[in-house]
Amino acid sequence: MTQDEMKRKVAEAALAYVKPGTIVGVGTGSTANMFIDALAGMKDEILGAVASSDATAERLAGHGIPVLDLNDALTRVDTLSVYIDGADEFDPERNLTKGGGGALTREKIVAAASSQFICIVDESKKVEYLGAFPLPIEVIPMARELVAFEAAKLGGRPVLREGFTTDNGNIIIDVHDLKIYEARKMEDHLNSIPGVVTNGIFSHQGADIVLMGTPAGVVSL
Ligand code: ABF
Repeated sequence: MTQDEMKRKVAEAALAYVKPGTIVGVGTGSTANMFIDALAGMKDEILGAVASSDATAERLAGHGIPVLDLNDALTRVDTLSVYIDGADEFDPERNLTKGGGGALTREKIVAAASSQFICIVDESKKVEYLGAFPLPIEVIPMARELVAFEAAKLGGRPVLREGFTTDNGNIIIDVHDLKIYEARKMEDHLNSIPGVVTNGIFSHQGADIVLMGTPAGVVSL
């Protein structure tokens, strides 16, 4: 089975967590795109979807799935019923690294507004500790050098994502070679640096369930 076939299987398996009559949070990336394509078959059963990026909003709309603004959605319901999104890495505690696509801040906001986070990945994303994938940090442009300096103090190698601006108008610094043994502490520490909007560690907003595609089928962790 190819990596794309594994991604497609987990994306389809995630449909089982979509409750009719609710609003669904939808992530960003190639696996999330496959989920959006599968969700199109249920578009008449849900109230709509909240997107974690402009690209996701466009794809949802292209399928005729109603796209709701998060603030409007939360005036209608207390929480979104479920958030479904991919990840760049996950550890045994279901802490995640996200943000390879640059949408980490909106992804974290939509995840926080949802009752349940179902993470859809293929088995290549499984790690013992986060940090093999460079950690993205969304930063207000003025704080670029300050944040890079602080990341280097932690043993990381900060690299500006050249030519990239987030949907929120900010920059991304990818921190290579960080050893993230304590995901929550690292998430909190990096978020305490002035100028950091958020970083790509999802520990507070970790996955409730990881659906992992393997050649033998989908495994729920
Ligand atoms: C989003 O898409 C990101 O947080 C993560 O960077 C990426 C995973 O991408 P893919 O599904 O394409 O592997 O969820």
